[in-house]
Formats: sequence, structure tokens, C-alpha cells
Amino acid sequence: MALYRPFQLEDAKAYVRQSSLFAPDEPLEAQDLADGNVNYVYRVYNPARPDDRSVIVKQALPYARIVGESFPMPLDRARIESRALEVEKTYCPDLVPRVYRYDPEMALTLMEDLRPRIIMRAGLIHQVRYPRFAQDLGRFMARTLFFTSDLSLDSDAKKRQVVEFTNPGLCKVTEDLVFTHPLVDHPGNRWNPLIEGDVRRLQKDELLRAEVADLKMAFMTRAEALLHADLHTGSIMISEQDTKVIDPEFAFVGPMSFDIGTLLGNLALAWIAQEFHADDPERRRSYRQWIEGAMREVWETFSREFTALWEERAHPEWPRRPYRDTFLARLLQESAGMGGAELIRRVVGLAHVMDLESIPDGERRAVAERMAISAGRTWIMERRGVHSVDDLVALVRTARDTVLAA
Ligand code: SR1
Ligand code: MG
Repeated sequence: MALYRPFQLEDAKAYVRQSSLFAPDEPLEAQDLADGNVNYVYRVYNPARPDDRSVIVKQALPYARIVGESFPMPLDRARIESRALEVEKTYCPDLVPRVYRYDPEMALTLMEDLRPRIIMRAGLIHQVRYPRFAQDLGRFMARTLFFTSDLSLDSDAKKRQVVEFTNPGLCKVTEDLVFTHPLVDHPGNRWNPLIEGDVRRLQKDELLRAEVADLKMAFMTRAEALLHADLHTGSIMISEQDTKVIDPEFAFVGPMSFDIGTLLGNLALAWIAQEFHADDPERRRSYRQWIEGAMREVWETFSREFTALWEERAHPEWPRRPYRDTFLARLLQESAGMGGAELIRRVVGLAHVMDLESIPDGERRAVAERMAISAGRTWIMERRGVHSVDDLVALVRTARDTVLAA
């Protein structure tokens, strides 16, 4: 820790220079890529061969980059991320970036450059269809969540995993930013002034606050499986050919519903934001249909693969049916609740998303934001009546219709 210092472009280049990933005389350039909320990210590459000779330098700062030093975040998240990538690689080697080196002194990871893939959220804003996404993410969640749960691990290995991935600093960020702050008066919150009334109504909704408290309790206490724990569409790099899941620095052992819900909630945000990104009604209808299909296929792939793993690989101590059916039904309902909390916090909380932020006109953005709040609220309040992803899609459509009719 004594050696730690935040890197500038030149430091990143010098670090890579001595890493033996490049020949000693190879020319190197560095580029600042940081566009997430919390870290420094540099690409270091050979300018003569930028497409096949490049590497990513990712460094944790002792605070969140977008906020500053007033928002401390532990450097240990670099260790968590590199270990989580190793675990995920065991179960889904094709779906995560390769790690070349983790340096605990510098809280830094050298990893595969995933270019030309792009952050999925950017593609969704521009109505790009990704044929492999839903199956890849369904499989990613089924395998990572099954193999790191008590269904697969021995009891003692599972407890050791809980210890290794104890991630108190980043869990607290999520507890606050997703479950607590959006529903109270907190200085970190921010929202479009045009939806002030909607936000105040939401924050006075005691029934909603009770349900969100219940979800927060699950998040904080139910050590079910090793989660990615920040599985939104900004944590996915994608092309039409393949998919990579990045950034598992929030990883910890928690409820499976949090990963599934975060992903479905972000797909719902993409659906809602099309109200303005896809100006042509036919283009909007057709792209929304694609997103709905993707939401369905994510869950169907997840539940099919998770069921098969349970059938073939679960410890005999765990019964198959009917317990497995009960487990999956409850999981979808709780995922709806977690997804609802994600929908709300991306409008009301500290960390917003480009799907909505990139709508330049405040009035038009307010319409989309009201849809997100309304859909989030019903995903939470009506989750016990959710039996399929179609039920979730229906709630998003109702939110859209209600807001447009008002
Ligand atoms: C200050 S951290 C804000 C958000 O960025 C991360 O991607 C997580 O979603 C976190 O809630
Ligand atoms: Mg991230």
C-alpha cells in the first residue's frame, strides 16, 4: 500500500513497458478510457498495430472517480474484481476478459482489451440487436450462480468463499445507493426538477419503503451465491458476435435475484428510453419487441440451464422437484423487486444512466423518467404476482401507457 499512487497516462505506459507483455523496443501509446463511475482505465497499445497489440490498465482509486474524495471506496475492490474474474472464468471462460496480471500494491489489473466490442448500453441506445446476448447472459448467470452456491459447493468451501469475497465497502455503496437513499431525503440524490412531485410522492410511500426494506434485508443477509453484483448493461461489452461481462468489483456472496433483477431492470430502462431514442414509431415498436424477447430469453436460458445443473450436478442433499420449482418461482419474483429498485435508483439516486441522461430535452426526459419510476414501483409492489417475464413486460407497458395518458 505504501507504493500505491494513482496513475496518469505516462505511468500506465511505463507500467506496461516493464510488464513483458510487449517487446522492449515496441512503440507504445496510451489513451484514457475512463467512462465508468469509479476507476481509472487506460488502453496501452502499439500505434503500428492498435488492433492486435493492446492491453487495458484498470486501477482502483481510493474514492469514486465521478464524485471525488468525499466518496471513499476501498482499493480492495481490485482484488475482489480480479478474483471474481478468475472464478467466472472457471465456469464461463468465453464470457469474461482475460486477466494478465493483478498488482495488489497498485490496486491495478492488466487485462484483455475488448475492443472492438462496445459497452452494451451505448448499443441499446442506438437500437443495435445482439443475437447472442440473451443466451450468453442467461448461461453466465446460471453457471456462475449455480456453481458458487450451496447447491454445488461443499459447506466449508462455501463459507470460505463468503470470507474471501467479503466486500463491505462496495456492498455499503449498493445498500445506500440502491435501497436506502432514493427513498429518503439524501444529499447524494439528484433528479430532473420536472419530476419533483413524482419523487416526493415516491419517498412518502410507506408501503413501497417497507417492500424495499425487505429487498435490502435479502441483499444484506442472504449469502446464496457469488454475485457479479453490478450486472447492468454498462458492465457488458458486446458485439454481434460475442459477449463479455466486465467489472465485477462489487462481487460478494448475496442473493441471486440481485444479478438477475439488475440485468432485467436495465433492459427495461433501455425499453423505456426508446420512447425518445427511436423516433420512428415502427422502429421503436420493433426494437422494443427485440428487447422484450431478450428479457424473456435471458430468464428462459437461465432457468433452463440452472434447472439442468440442479438436476445433474446438485449435491444429493438438495431435493429436485418440487423444491426446485418453488425456488425458481421465488427467484423470479424477488428479481422483479430487485429490478424495480434498480429502475427507481437510476432516476432518483446518485448514479444515473445514459439511456435516460442522453435525452437532451428535459420535458421529454421527464416522461421517460416517470415511466421508469412507475414501472419500478410496480415491479416491487406487485412482484408476488409475477409468474413470467411477460408479466414484467406487461407492467412496463402499463407504466408507459399510464404516463402517456396523464
Ligand atoms: C459511486 S458508484 C455508483 C455506481 O456505479 C457502479 O457502477 C454501481 O452501479 C454503483 O452503484
Ligand atoms: Mg462498473
